[in-house]
Amino acid sequence: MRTLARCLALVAAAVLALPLAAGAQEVTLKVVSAFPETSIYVKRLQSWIERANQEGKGILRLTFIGGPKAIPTFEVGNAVRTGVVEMAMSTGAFYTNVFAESDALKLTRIPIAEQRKTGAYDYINRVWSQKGNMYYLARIVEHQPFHLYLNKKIDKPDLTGLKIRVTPVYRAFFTALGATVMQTAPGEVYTALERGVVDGYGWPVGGIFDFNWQERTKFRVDPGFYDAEVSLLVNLDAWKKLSAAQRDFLTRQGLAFERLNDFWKTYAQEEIKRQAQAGIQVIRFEGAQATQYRERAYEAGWASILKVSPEHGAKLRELFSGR
Ligand code: 173
Repeated sequence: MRTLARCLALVAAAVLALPLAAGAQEVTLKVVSAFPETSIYVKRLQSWIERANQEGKGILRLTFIGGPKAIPTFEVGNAVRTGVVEMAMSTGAFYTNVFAESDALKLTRIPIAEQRKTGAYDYINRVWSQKGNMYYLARIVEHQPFHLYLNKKIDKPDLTGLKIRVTPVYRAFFTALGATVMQTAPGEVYTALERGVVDGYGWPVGGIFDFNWQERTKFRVDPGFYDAEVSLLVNLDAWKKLSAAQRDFLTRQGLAFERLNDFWKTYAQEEIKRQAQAGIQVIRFEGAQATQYRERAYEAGWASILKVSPEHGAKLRELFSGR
């Protein structure tokens, strides 16, 4: 009897375990953000994760771990490369310590939808996989030019004597304009402004209110330059371990996220208005001076990429030019 009971118990346990085994096919991927959690990028990421998790039941689950408190901004790239996390939202400037080409994504002059058609997206993925052990899933921020924000007035594109907060995004350009530069993660900008350690900073057209920098900002310099890039990265080993159905699901979710990118055009307009309402004045270069300012940005940007990566740099420049 005792043996029979044990047998029955074993069978029962096995039957009960069946749905669990089926459930085990759902894979969980940990996601971190290189941007602080107050950022609009993170808000949109979290909504996307929620939607994806609703649709992905039984296939794939995304767990948001957190922002730079979980993994510091400039270490997120290595965390993805080594598989400490399976996924991250970051920007190329934050993982130049993994490979220098990452910072070239700010130099795209064609939208991601077009990059996918022209081979630019495939080339990005070739470099990202070889050099970063990463799968480049989706670009979720575009149509957001970068700007120089200042607390001291300038009347020409000359930053001599000014100390400006940068990331790799702005380093070459602001240095070419004569600035002294200091690199910080977004999370340290407010304190740097408050203490007067810097006279200004680089940031896209949108988002300064997420960190209350409007309290410490007098001027925005127009025009903007480059195009802010924020993307979803997947550790390549984790990507390869997914089933075809899981990869397909994640690809489609990534594409759906990308298709929302027109949002950023409206957001740029709204943020410009909001800055004006907050009393931020515009220093505007016009005509030939504006064109020169912008082109100088691209020249300095590409020069610094080409210096460290002549072959990929040249190919990326061609693919990103849209000509
Ligand atoms: O921190 C930054 O200024 C930066 O490099 C960046 C990149 C993309 C979007 C927003 C900020």
